[in-house]
Amino acid sequence: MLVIGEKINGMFKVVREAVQSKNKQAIQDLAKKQLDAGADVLDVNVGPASADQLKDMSWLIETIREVTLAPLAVDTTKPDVMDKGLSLAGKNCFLNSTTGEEEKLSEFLPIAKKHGAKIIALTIDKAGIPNHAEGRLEIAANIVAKAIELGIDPASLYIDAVILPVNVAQQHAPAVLETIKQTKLLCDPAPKTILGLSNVSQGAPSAQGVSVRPLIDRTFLVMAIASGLDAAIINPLDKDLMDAMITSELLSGKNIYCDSFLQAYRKK
Ligand code: THG
Repeated sequence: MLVIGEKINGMFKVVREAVQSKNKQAIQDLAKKQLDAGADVLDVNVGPASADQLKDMSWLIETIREVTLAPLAVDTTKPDVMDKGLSLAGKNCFLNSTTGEEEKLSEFLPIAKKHGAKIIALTIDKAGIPNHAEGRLEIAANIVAKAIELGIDPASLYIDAVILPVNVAQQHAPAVLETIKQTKLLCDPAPKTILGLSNVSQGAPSAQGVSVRPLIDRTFLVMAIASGLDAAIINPLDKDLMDAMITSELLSGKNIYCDSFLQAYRKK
């Protein structure tokens, strides 16, 4: 599975403060630590508090590029920030994200094409996020059709069925799993599937000082991998989560068993 590290996001206080004080070291440490822990790609999001997204995204990407050429997922809803971010990030990167709304697709798909970026597309339209798999799949099918129309290979599309916090939107979890399974049937070659995993546990409480968030995250990741998930935006510094991912991929038949499978996977 493709692991996209979630940590360089202004949602986190350390990142917010590093962006404000131009603390390069803090960002570069987060980049290196996530890659060392097994991330293949780094998500980059300036966060909702940024007053100048274009400037902050540029600074973040230039700062990361001083220490690694790893692919980045430029995470913004603003087309100008996306275009600038992808031009600084270089080859093999991800546009994160477009929705299925017509105006968004006609803005974002050409930006991805221009930069040769892979596309993460959320199953959201004008009416929001459908409650059931059928609605999500209808949006996904429309996204796939638009991409093909523009000459984009569906295999470079990552459909994100959008998992919501289980404490307020419990019925979405099974709908997301069903969407992951059926996205594979939309066309050949099939689009890929992705999730922003940590959304699922946002707002879940602690009991006796222990957060249930990591447990919810890794249980849902295992379920999603069993449903065919190809990629996830996750916290790669959570070792139990990474071990659960490696083990569920093994048990899904994606890797060959050996006694030291955890170390073997980490080495590659
Ligand atoms: N799909 C796609 N991209 C995404 C998401 C998605 N990008 C952003 C997000 N969702 C995935 N990344 C995160 C990063 C952090 C958290 C959740 C998802 C998170 N943050 C703490 C919180 O809100 O409780 C921040 C608090 C803190 O620790 O400081 O949980 O779904 N394509």
